[in-house]
Amino acid sequence: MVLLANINTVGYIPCFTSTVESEPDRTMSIPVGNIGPEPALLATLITDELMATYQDETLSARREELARLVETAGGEPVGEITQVRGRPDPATFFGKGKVGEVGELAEELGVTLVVVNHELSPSQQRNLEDALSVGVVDRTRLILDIFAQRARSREGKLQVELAQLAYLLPRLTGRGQELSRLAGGIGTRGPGETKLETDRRRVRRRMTDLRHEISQVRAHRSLLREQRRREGAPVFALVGYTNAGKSTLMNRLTQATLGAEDKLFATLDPAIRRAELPSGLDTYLVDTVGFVRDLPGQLMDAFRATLEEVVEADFLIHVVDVSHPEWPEQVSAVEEVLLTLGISTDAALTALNKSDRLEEPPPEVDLRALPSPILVSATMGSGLNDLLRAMDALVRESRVHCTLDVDYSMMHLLDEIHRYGEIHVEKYHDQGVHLQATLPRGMADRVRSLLSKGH
Ligand SMILES: Nc1nc2c(ncn2[C@@H]2O[C@H](COP(=O)(O)OP(=O)(O)OP(=O)(O)O)[C@@H](O)[C@H]2O)c(=O)[nH]1
Ligand SMILES: [Mg+2]
Repeated sequence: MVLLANINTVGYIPCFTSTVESEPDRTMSIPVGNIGPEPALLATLITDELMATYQDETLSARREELARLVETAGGEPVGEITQVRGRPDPATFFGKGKVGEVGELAEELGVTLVVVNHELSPSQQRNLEDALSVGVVDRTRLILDIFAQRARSREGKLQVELAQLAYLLPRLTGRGQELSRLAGGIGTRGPGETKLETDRRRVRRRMTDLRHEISQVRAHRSLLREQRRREGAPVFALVGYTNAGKSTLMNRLTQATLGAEDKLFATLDPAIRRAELPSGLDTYLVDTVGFVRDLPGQLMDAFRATLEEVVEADFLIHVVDVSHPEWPEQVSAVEEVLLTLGISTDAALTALNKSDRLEEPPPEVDLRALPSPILVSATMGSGLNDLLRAMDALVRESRVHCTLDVDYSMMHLLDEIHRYGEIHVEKYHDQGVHLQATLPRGMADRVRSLLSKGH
């Protein structure tokens, strides 16, 4: 079980008392001492849509994943309740009778928290809290809470806080009781030791400030990327489901010493390291935040600065925990996130990691749709040479042979071509230079378009 140390830190009750837009700090702190893991009742709704989309094993894996998320956030799942229902009740999410059962079970188990395995609308959450008289946290808020506890860097904290406030804003609709769960706990924590603001006007103002600060971080990141691009080394981004082994693989391939742990969302901040391919070619590897199914939209929006490292990479290495019983479903979840980010998986390799745990190779049929699947074990070091060779091949394939006539007025392009390309023929004549060269595909397209426009 994963329990976080800061469950024992001082908690607080954020008090939102009214919608009056005044200045005094409405967030007050009270010490709660050692409260230990917070007992939670897990509640799942199996709708027709879920039943049509997933098999029973996947549905039970989703419930197990929720338990793991609750543990990661510092809670202890002590009971579980499930309802099978065509679709959610618009007012209370679960049907009226089931809400009564949830309330009885919560009382019997003595829990102060019900965690719902879905995203609730603001009114569903309010109605449920009213009916149950305990705190209700949905899956989105749970994930945001984990991110808030994990955020260490300034950039990470800014992004998490923005995501949390974007989530909270529509939920602070003048009731005065939001976030009033006893002793803080899951769903009420801000990133690091900061308090989560609950006054609407100040939330809006803070969101504007955060967006501004994040845009500066983005600009800085983009500058660094531009510098790396000028070096001409191709960039590989490691993407994958949380806990797949991305950081472990990155450490292996680059001799880095990044934190890799058996925890969900161990990595939040991107890390970029150099690696040398067997051909001697220098590359950059980017390790970044792991994905999860139904990644909250607020997080995707707020983490744009981080995710741009993936979007802007030349190639992807999709790291899959092939020892996980639900790995094909995790692959689909990652592909869905990539699709949302507008990233194509054309230039991708698949690292089927943790193969040391397999008794036999995965069935061919499961591998068919994956781009270049390679069995590896980041901890044992097996398959890494195959992966590095595949990375080399991918870079080589992406280079194109081109014939270019560069006018003397465009000589600035020649420098760039020399730096990143391989020149086979170079002949100077009256109007300019005739070249035959092999260039990275993106650069070849750009140079051709500039030459055709004549500037
Ligand atoms: N058996 C086995 N365990 C592995 C392997 N690779 C990674 N692990 C373990 O899997 C756990 C997660 O590894 P990480 O490298 O932190 O995974 P990650 O994908 O970076 O996870 P997040 O940053 O949380 O998204 C750690 O306990 C690793 O030791 C492997 O090849 N075999
Ligand atoms: Mg990691």
